[in-house]
Amino acid sequence: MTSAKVFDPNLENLTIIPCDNKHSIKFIHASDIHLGSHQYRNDYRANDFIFAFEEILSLAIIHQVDFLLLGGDVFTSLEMLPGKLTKIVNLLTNFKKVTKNQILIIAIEGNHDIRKFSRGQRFKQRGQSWLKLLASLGLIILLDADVELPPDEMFKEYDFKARKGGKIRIKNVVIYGTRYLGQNPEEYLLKLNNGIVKDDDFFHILLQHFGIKGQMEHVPGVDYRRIQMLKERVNYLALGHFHLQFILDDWIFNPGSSEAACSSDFSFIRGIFLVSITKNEIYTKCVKKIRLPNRTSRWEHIYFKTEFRTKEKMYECIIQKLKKSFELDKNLDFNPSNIQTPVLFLLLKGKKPFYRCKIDKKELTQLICENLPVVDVRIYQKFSDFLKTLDTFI
Ligand SMILES: [Mn+2]
Repeated sequence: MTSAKVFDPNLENLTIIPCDNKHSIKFIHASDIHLGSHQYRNDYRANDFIFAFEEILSLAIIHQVDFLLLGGDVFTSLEMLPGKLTKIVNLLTNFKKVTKNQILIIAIEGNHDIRKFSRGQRFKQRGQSWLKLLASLGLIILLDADVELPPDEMFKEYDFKARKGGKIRIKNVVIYGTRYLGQNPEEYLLKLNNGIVKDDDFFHILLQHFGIKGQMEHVPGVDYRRIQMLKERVNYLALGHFHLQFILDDWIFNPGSSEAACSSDFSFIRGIFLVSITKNEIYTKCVKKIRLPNRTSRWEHIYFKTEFRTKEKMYECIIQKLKKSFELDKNLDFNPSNIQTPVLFLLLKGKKPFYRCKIDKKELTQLICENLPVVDVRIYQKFSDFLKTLDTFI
C-alpha cells in the first residue's frame, strides 16, 4: 500500500466483513493521528498521516462499526496547510456520504489540537481548534463537556443543531468526553465520576486525553490508584495521549499513535482497537488489536576514523557507505510514496570533523534522498574530540 492513495480515496468499494453477532455493538477506538505532522518538512511523510486516517475510516466501513472514537491529538497543531486540510475535509465528506452518516466519528481535543507550533507571538486566544471547525461542518461529533460547571450539569446531551455537547448515546452506549484537562487531570477525576450517571442498562465510555503513570518511562501521567474510582461507572476508559499502546485491567485502553509522529514512535507497538460489546446478563466486550500499515524506518551507523579535508569528501564517504549497506536489500525501490521506502535514521560517530566540514543537515538529507531509496533522513551527530579505539565503539 502506498500513501499516494490519499489522492484517490476509495471508500466506496470496500469489502464488508459480515458480523457474526447481529446484537453486538461495535466501535473502533483510535487516537493521536497527528494530522499536519511533517507538513513543512516532507510532503510524502505529511501524507502518511492522512493515509493512516483514511485507513482507520476504511476499517470502520469494512467492519461496519456503529461509531468511531478519536482520543485527541487528531491534529498535530493549530497550523494546517490549506491543501492538507482540504484533503481531510474531502475525506470526511466522502466518508459521511458512503456511510450515509451511519458511522459517527466522536472526538475530543488533545493538547496538540490546541497548540500553536511555530515561534513568534504567544497565542492567547484559546478555545479554537480544527476539530471545532470539523464539528461545525457536521463532519464529526466533538465532545467538550464544560468541566467548570457542577457535575450534574457538565455532561450535556449532544445537540445536533448547535453541534455541541459533552455526551452522546448510540444504541446502548453512552459516551462522555472532555477536552484535554491540562497537566493535572487528577483534579477533575472526582467531578467527572460524579457527572456520569450510574445505570447498568447502558455501557459507559469515558473519552479522555491523558496517560497513566508508569506506562511510559519518564513521562508523567495519572496515578492508576487515583483512577480506580471511575471503574464503578465507566465500562471502558478510552484514552489518547501516550503514543505507546497499553491496556490495563481490561478496562483502560490506549491504542497509541496511528503513524509514527516522532523517532521513538517507530519502535512502539501502536494501532487501533476494534471493540464489540454484547449484553446478556451483563455487558461483555471483545477487544481486537489492529496494526495499521505504517511507514517503515531504518537505522544506519557510520563511524569516522579519519578527518576529512572537505565537506564534499565527507558527504561522498557517507553516500558510499550507505549505498553499500542498502545494496544488501534488493527489494527497496525509489518511490517515496511507497510506505516501504523507509525514513533513515543516520547516526554519525567517531572523530569530530573540522569546522569547515560542519554538516549541513538539510543539504546532506537532500543528497541522501537523491541517491538512496529513503523518504526522509534524520541525522544525529555523536562525535568525540578524540578517536576512540574500535573496541570502545563496538
Ligand atoms: Mn499525541
